Amino acid sequence: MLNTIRQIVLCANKRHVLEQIRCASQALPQLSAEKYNVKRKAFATVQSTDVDYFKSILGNERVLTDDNDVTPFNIDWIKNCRGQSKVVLKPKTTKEVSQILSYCNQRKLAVCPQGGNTGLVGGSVPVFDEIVVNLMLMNSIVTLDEISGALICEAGCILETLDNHVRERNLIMPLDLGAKGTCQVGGNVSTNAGGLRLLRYGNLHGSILGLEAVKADGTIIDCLKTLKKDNTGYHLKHLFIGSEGTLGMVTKVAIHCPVLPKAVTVGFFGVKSFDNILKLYKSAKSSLGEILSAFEMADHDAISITVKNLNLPNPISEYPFYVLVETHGSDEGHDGEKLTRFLSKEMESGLILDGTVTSEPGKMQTIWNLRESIAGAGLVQGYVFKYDVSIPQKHYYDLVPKLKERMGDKATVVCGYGHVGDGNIHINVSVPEYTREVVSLLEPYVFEQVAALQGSISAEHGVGFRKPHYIHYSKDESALRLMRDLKTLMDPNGILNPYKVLPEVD
Ligand code: FAD
Ligand code: 2HG
Ligand code: ZN
Repeated sequence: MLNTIRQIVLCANKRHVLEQIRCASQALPQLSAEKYNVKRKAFATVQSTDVDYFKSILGNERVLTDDNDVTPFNIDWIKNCRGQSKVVLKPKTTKEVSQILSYCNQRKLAVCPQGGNTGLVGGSVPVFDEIVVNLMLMNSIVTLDEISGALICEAGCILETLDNHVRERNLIMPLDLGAKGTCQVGGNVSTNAGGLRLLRYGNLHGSILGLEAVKADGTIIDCLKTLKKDNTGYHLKHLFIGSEGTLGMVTKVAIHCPVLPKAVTVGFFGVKSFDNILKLYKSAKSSLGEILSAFEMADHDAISITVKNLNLPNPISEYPFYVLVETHGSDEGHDGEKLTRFLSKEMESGLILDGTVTSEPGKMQTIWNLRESIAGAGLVQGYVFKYDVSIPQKHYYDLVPKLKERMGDKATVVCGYGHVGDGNIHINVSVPEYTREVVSLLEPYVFEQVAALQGSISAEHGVGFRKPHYIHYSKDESALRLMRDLKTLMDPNGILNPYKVLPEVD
């Protein structure tokens, strides 16, 4: 088991989607429909004539129907959900996506759009027999304007591949996340992924300059502009950013790439309490100013299970809390000095108990690797409930001790970590196995607590399959009604990613 999880983590961070999916499929999770008691909607079922049609447009190779080939596309990264799809389609062009959707819409066949399948809320895999349309073969880089930083690419490009490409031209991708080696930019756009440097470069509603998408009926919507300013009517691209494949399939993306920083420095600090982390964050903003590019935290248990389960080094001793600070600037000497001065000042003040600052690429990588691997480390303990919530910073960590007490010995680990700078905490609850009793202790309790603190029940991972029935904790009924109206307008037959995002109407 330990080896399997190590492989999964490694795959999500470094390798190709197929390999990651292969790793993830070694043990079969329970069917989502049974586990969550879902009723199939009245869609048509795939017939051999449908498969023949798909083969006529894609060829035999890009239509998967063999059980062994299809199974990995039915299972999500954390092995929480399993769908029952019988067909996976791998289009290579926007026209093919359009033909597929137009046909499915006429036949009332449901579709599950899929990118790198690294989503953490079960949105990327079918629930019943939805046809999986995976964009992995739409992976061409179209253009890169080195002056404006505008990159146009197909939606199936892997985030890390894009980052490597633009780095050769002194640019970087505006987002970074632990799944970069597997997730696709189309998946990032569709989930409005946040990640490790949102604090500095903002979210995708700001960075996405334009996009091309295909509606449920096959209509191609061309909003692929690269202009920074374009106020000609409704900003339609925003409908697709974060809509998790329920309003259309994103096929091309135009994204603004910031300049590659000349100097990068990373600090990793031990801290006594969460209150001190908040004081440190305030101080970092004023001491480091415009060069601050990440301010991340993890509690003792988050780092400890990562070190133990994945055999990774912790560059400092054990502390109740840890903070990772990164700077992106233009002067290595100056930035390094600034961060080192910050470390000395706050060691003197007692906010930092111990720490290390480095600009060496290998050492920075070791620190980031430890932080990015927390997401997979808990999976070794058995089953992990993942809560990705936004909470006003002064109450950011409140829920973790409360949950520890509530869970008692029912949980092996309850840990908190995340993007403090964005008010986004990830609470992971590891239990030996998924049981109804554990679920009832956690849900809706977590969401009630988050709502009481004026937070959001999904900060960056989306709603997917796991959270539609809790969305009302963060969305007012008037907003939900408008969401439903938009869905009906864009996808009247409801074929795109059913059972996801929108709650069922009673
Ligand atoms: P998938 O998982 O395949 O799909 C996600 C959703 O988007 C699904 O609803 C799917 O139907 C839809 N979709 C995918 N592609 C398209 C498309 N082309 N058109 C329309 N709909 C589409 N997320 C963060 O926000 N921040 C993080 O820091 C972060 N770190 C992570 C670390 C690890 C180790 C892992 C495993 C995941 C992490 N995630 C994080 C979650 C996940 O990686 C992101 O949500 C990512 O954006 C998903 O991209 P994907 O290509 O894998 O999409
Ligand atoms: C992260 O910040 C990701 O590491 C994953 O968003 C969080 O798995 C999680 O809980
Ligand atoms: Zn995160």
